[in-house]
Amino acid sequence: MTPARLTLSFVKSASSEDQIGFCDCEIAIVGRSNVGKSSLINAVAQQNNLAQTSKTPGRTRNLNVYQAPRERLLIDCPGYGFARGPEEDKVRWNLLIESYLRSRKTLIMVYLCVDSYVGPTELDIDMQAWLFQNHLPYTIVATKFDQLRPSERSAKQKKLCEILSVDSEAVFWVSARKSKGIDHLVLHMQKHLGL
Ligand SMILES: Nc1nc2c(ncn2[C@@H]2O[C@H](COP(=O)(O)OP(=O)(O)O)[C@@H](O)[C@H]2O)c(=O)[nH]1
Ligand SMILES: [Mg+2]
Repeated sequence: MTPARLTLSFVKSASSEDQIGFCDCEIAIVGRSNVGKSSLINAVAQQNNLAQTSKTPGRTRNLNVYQAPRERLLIDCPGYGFARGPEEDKVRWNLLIESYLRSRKTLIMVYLCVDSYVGPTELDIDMQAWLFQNHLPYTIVATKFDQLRPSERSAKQKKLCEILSVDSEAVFWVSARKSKGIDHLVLHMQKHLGL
């Protein structure tokens, strides 16, 4: 069977939500800087250089807009929690993420990426609480699953689920690098986008 794939093309980098334009519906990817958001986008689209990945955290400063089929969009949000750089930049990115997530009526699912090796950070927990308070539907995507040794997997999975109060079955355990768990995530995205 051919692996599932979400056809995506880069549209633009938007510095505010009103630059995104209308669409039928959209999904968003959020998570701290360096958690693997860009790599995840490349993996779901099966395209290596669609989203720019980086070893240096904090490179995505804008909302990156990707076109999916039939007037659907995928939005890559700037990573939160970037430790370096001017304070005013960090404030601007957080405001940008929050105002984007709050204002888009067409937003139907937020994929909150958490590093499965590092586990949920304070900022991830804050983001989850913020999504909940704002009544935004979200799904947890645990990234870089290949970094876990088989012997430590179940303990790490259990811990992550406990911290975030979610069932393991409700979490997508993925490795963009090894393209593991991506199929299920793609199907979930397609279903929510009505594709
Ligand atoms: N081992 C491993 N590394 C990954 C994976 N996904 C991303 N990375 C690495 O994590 C770093 C940050 O990735 P990137 O996609 O740019 O993260 P972003 O800042 O959230 O967009 C890069 O060095 C990637 O190569 C993965 O599935 N497994
Ligand atoms: Mg990125």
